[in-house]
Order: sequence, then C-alpha cells, then structure tokens
Amino acid sequence: MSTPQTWSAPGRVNLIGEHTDYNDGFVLPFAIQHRTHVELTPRDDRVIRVSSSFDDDAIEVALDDLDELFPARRDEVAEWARYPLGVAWALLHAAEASPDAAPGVELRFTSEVPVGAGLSSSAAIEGATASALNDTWNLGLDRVTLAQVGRRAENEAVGAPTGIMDQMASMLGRADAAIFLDCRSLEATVVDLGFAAAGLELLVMDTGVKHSHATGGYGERRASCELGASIMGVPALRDVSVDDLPRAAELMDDVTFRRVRHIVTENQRVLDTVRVLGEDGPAAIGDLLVASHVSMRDDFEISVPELDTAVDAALAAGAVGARMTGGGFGGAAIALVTHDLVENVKDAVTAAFAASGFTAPTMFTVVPSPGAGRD
Ligand code: GAF
Repeated sequence: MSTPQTWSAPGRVNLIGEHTDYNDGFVLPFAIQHRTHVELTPRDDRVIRVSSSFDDDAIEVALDDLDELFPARRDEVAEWARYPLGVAWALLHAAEASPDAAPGVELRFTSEVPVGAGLSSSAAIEGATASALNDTWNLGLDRVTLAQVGRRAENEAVGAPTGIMDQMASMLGRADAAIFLDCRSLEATVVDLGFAAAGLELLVMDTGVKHSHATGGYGERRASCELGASIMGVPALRDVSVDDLPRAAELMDDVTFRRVRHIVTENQRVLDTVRVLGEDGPAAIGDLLVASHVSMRDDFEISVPELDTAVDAALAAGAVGARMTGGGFGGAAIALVTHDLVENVKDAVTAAFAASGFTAPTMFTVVPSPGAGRD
C-alpha cells in the first residue's frame, strides 16, 4: 500500500485590478493563508477517484475516459468534481502525455478557503490538484503552465469564462508580497506590500452573498468588454487608454461605454497602485482602492448592497481604503486598516449589516502567503 502525500494551494485576495485579466490588462492579487489541501494516494489501476470533506459525492473516472467527459459531457460530473477532474484532463493535454503514462490516483480534498466568498476556492482546488499530479506523474510543467491548466479546466470543464488571475496568484504567491501580473504577456513581478511594517492589516469582510461565475453577470460583463474592444478596433481593452475615453463615449451606447471606462481606468489604477506602493508605501493606496470600488459599483455594476455597506461602514470607521474584491455579485470586500482600528471596523460593519437587516458578515484578517506546493 503506497503512502499518501499532501500538496496544497492558497486562495487569493485581489488588492486591485478587477475584470481586467480577461481584457489582457493588469492585476495585483496576493495569495492568502487559507489553503486547499489534497492528499494523494497512488492506485494500482487506471482510475482517478476524487472525494472531499465539503461534498458527499466521491467520483471515480477511468483516466482514459477523461477526453470523452470534457468538455462535451461535463454536466454528468458533480459540479465540485469538475475542478480536479478537469485539471487532470487539461494537465495531460498540456504535457502532451498519453494517459497510459499516468497511473491512477486517489485524491482527497480538505479546504480552509470559504466557497463562494470571492477568495478563489476554485483556483485553490485547481492549484493543489495541478501541483500534486504534476509531481506524481513527473510531468515537469512550470508554474505558469500549471496556472494555464487550471484556467483551462475552469473555462472548459466547469464552464466559467474566467481569466487567468486567480490561478496565477495561487501558483505564484509569496509571503508579504503581491503579484503584479501583465495578463497579456503573463510576466509576473513580485511587489512587496509591507503591511505589517506599516502597522496595517488587510481585513476580509465576507458578505455571505453567494455567487457563481459559471452563470449570468460575469459572462455578460465579459461580452460587453469584447463589444467595446471591437467598436474601438483593438484586440482587447488593454489597448484603450484613458485619453481614448472621449472617443469611446461617442462611439458606443452608455452601458457599453461605462463597462469600458471601468476597465480602462482600473488598469491605470493598478499601475498607479504599484507605483504608489513603491514610492510611499501601503498607507498611501487607500484612495485608489476606494476609486476602484466606486468604478465597480457605478460603471461596471457588479457590486451588491451588502458589499457597498461593508465598504462604506469600514471607511466611516477609519479604514485607509476599502473595495469589493473578486468577480462581484456577492462574495467579499476588503479593507486596509491600521492595526489598532481592526476591532472598531469589524464592530462598525457588523452594526451596519444589522441596521440594514442583512445576515451578519464573517470577518477575518489575511496575510500575503506562499503559493502552491507540496506540504
Ligand atoms: C473572478 C475570475 F475568476 C478572475 O479571472 C477575474 O476575472 C475576477 O473574477 C475579477 O477580477 O475571480
């Protein structure tokens, strides 16, 4: 009987740069200390079996059948299992490996990353699976390729039309740092955050409003961005600058223009945030975080009342900056708060939720943490 081994990958918080990834733009996420762990036990047969502590269904699939399942028959697979099985499928394609070269495995998942909170529990499952199978099957793929495998699984095996940010953050995360990613070239730069040295904490305020990117608003926003880029005659909104916005306003309807304006100004805010972090430190990025939230609330229209309430209450209680994080339509907001004010901000947000009749939020601080790997 083979001994099990464990790998893990983190969830992420995006500091700034929302919906810019699939527009070939810039993002600045960091991996958090909450991780998804996978215990891998080699099998003697040619079957991949996945089970988890967060779903009763254990699923078994012959490795040779993965190509028949994905993407055409993905609906036959329990939704959570599409992530790890989709990664196994995409990984074998990326490595151009025959499934004959891959022995069967048993994968057992446990997770500390809250599901549906906008902290990328999906990228954490993908990253843990990709790392475990890459090592076990001796595929020798690098981290960027493993991130691309995770994204392909999410797009084609799960059916969520997401970008590459979350998988890159989960694979490349570093302690005390964010990853500044150019989503066109996939060039990643480690950016020191220095929150602790500046006496700052990053508070996550999980509204408890669940969302899914496989349905509805996320895909609609993506389609609006593609329409905006085609009207501007460019491959992606990355190629539109703030100076081009007056022309964009003349060429397109108001809704498409506001979607475009969010992406164009958000890209600029990411660049500004990286510059300000380097020049003045993290206490100086508050206004950029707030401007990002306002843009998502008013132009991109992906916030919900609970997220706005969390952001407004945190700012009123003295947070340096606050914004919703992730794809929107629910999930979590973040607040950058001086250490001594964390409890005040939590109390203020809890009180504001109660006053609005919302279910109490879950709040915790996160620290920039290392990316995927063997435990
Ligand atoms: C989700 C997606 F998965 C990311 O690719 C990104 O688009 C994000 O929403 C919004 O910035 O997390």
